[in-house]
Amino acid sequence: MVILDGKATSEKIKLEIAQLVKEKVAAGGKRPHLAAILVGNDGASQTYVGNKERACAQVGFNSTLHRFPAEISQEELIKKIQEINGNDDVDGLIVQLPLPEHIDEDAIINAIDPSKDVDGFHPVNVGKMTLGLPTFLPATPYGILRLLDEYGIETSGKHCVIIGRSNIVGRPLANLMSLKDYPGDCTVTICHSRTKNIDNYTKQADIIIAALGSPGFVKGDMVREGAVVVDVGITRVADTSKKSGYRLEGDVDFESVASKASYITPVPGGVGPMTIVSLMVNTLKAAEGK
Ligand code: L34
Repeated sequence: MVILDGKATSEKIKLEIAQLVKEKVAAGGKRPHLAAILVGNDGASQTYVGNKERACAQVGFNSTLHRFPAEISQEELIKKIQEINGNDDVDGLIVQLPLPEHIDEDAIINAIDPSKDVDGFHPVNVGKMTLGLPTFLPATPYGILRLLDEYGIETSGKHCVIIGRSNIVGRPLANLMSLKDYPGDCTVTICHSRTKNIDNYTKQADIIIAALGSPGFVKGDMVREGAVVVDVGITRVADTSKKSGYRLEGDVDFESVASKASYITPVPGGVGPMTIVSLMVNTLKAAEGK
């Protein structure tokens, strides 16, 4: 069994990006600039956005964090997005999800200029991705593809079973893994909360990608010997033995699955760091587009 080390892979890619930025700036080019909007005080969102800011500093990007209280109105938020859309110095803009209930996420995503949409969530970019046209790929799916590529994992003709159908992970991944490309070229099955006898699918999978947000959902007896297992889950579970008061749990029961898998991602240190670095790749690309 081989660990798909997202942390080490992301550090390597960050060094490559830092070098490119250094050369670009030395040649008189503009330093890439990522703007992030964070609404409310959700602990996990603050950690993720903090990690994004830190990654920007590591690769030599400028970054600006716009923080707003949970009570901000949708109109105000859209006004802020429009202002950032019009700021030529900003190359990429993300609005960290989830947003408070009173805000319509679709309306917010629609307000982002597609050429700055480094999350790849705008319908124009989702459409391009689905067609296999060049665009910003959503960071978590993109990071998973990059990790499979990094370890030379064969995907052509394989059965890829994705558990979860969110707009930010499951559905884009299903699209990407079915494209005639590498990584991709898979037979793809999407399972979700209404799937009956989910084991029937997972047991036939060459590649399992778990993105449902249910700690330890995938158990060893659901996995075929030699499968590649990617764990997107990252749930905070209360744990008084930890200084933070919680521990992180993936959607995969690591112990029982690791003994059967050929490759497996850990949590933390698997998909999470790959998500962050993929956002950096997209931001660099957005900056090159000018
Ligand atoms: N707009 N919203 C927008 N874009 C995104 O790409 C995201 N996502 C998801 C949630 N909402 C979003 C993220 O940034 C999930 N996500 C994300 C980013 C980073 C990490 C996990 C999820 C991450 O850094 N994970 C670390 C551990 C972090 C911790 O200590 O909690 C890891 O090693 O997995």
